[in-house]
Amino acid sequence: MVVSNRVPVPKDGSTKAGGLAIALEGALKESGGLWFGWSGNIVGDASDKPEVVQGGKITFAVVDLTQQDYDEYYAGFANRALWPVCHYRLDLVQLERSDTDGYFRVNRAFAASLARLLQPDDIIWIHDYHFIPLAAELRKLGFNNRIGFFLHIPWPPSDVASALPAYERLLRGLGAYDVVGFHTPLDVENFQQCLVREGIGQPMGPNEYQVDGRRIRVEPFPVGIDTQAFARTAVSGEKNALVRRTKASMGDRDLIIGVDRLDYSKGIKQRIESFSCFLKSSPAFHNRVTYIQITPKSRSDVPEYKRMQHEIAEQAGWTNGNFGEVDWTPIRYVNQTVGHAALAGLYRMSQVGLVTPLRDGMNLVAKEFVAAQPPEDPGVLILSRFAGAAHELNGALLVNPYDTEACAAAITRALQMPLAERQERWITMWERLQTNTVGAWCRQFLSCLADSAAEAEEEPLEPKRARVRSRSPRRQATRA
Ligand code: GDG
Repeated sequence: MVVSNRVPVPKDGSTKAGGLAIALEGALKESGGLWFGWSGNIVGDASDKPEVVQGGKITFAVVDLTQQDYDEYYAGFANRALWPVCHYRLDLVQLERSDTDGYFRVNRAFAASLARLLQPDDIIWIHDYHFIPLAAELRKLGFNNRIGFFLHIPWPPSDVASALPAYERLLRGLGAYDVVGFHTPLDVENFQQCLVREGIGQPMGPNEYQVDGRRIRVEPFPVGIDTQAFARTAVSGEKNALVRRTKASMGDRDLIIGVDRLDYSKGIKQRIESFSCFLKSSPAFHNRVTYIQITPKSRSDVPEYKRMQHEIAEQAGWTNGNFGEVDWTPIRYVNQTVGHAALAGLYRMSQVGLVTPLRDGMNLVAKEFVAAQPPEDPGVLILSRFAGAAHELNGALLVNPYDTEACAAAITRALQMPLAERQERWITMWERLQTNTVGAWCRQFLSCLADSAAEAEEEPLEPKRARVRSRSPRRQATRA
């Protein structure tokens, strides 16, 4: 059973899927299973009975939220407290007691809905910061199932994390899982530091802790992409109409590409500053290079995001006004979403991928850019050292995104890099991406969760609690 905030419920018989959705779907398709979460709908009166849709071997089950739930749990606590703290941005945290209460209340409600579907032998894999307390709520209802949690965003050091409202409760909430996974060893280290400093987790062995009488494993599982499939899409993407039009419009200029949700964690403002600095310091490149920044809007109902929309648009406009020529627009800044194939094709025709988040759990764009490159003439990845992907992609030019001049110099270096060096850098990253695929990520997490079950059987810390449910709620819900 997979739980995530948004669920790709199939429409018209086909399943919509992004990178992560494809991975999770792959995992569920093999074994069959249930995918539970928010429907995306806001209603006046939300029922705790999930709406169930069958899509092949996967059962999709979703519940609605009320406006108050959405405001407090999602826009409030998740996106105005957890997101900024986990991205080390204490300056952007907005604490409201009602949001904290709403977050725990909605998690309790999700647990009650999930309880209607759960069977005692179900293995549950819960995703992301929206659902930290979900296992604890399920345990309170008497469920003793194997439950794993994966955090898609970074986990900061304890000094930063302790700024979270209900910090101790959140840590204990994570202690209610059997396995807690993060993208990188650094996130794992930070989380372990939190457990130990707060005196909440007693170390029991490598990456194992005892929290409130339960055993918990804490491991890094770097998420990947479907590398081969993405590479194929990039090849076919070259024929995509938008890609062809873009190519024609470029003339013989080089292309730099950036692709990010409009989010302060992605460092788009600092990136445009660096590009501006590059143009200022390298006049030889004027009218020789174009930077396309694809930036779909996100979370526009959070004030910080609305403010940022204006700031970045203004900054791109200023750079174009300052450096542009009648026949050359240095930055093409778009807030539209581009289709999957077009995106892959655009990566492939780019000489430079500019991926400079201030902080990122992993960053899949970096991996997609590498997978899309033609081996005979690969582009150069410029990657922030603060992206989780930097732990794996050591063929990239690693930069500090706060250092404007260093980033500008990296752009110049990337544009001038000889073919042999580009190939050498690319091949190491490509090989890594062939091994650390999204499928491998799923298998590794689930096998760790299964191992933790076996260990608990061999060496229980406490007697197992009685299973409280005697009926078969999943079947009831499906009938409903
Ligand atoms: C979170 C963590 C972690 C973007 N614009 C378009 C488009 N995208 C696709 C990209 C990529 C995905 O969205 C973005 O993934 P990222 O990993 O870069 O970032 P987040 O959305 O913040 O994801 C992150 C991730 O979870 C997974 O664990 O890596 O650190 O923050 O796949 O290609 N796709 C299309 N058009 C667009 O305009 N088709």
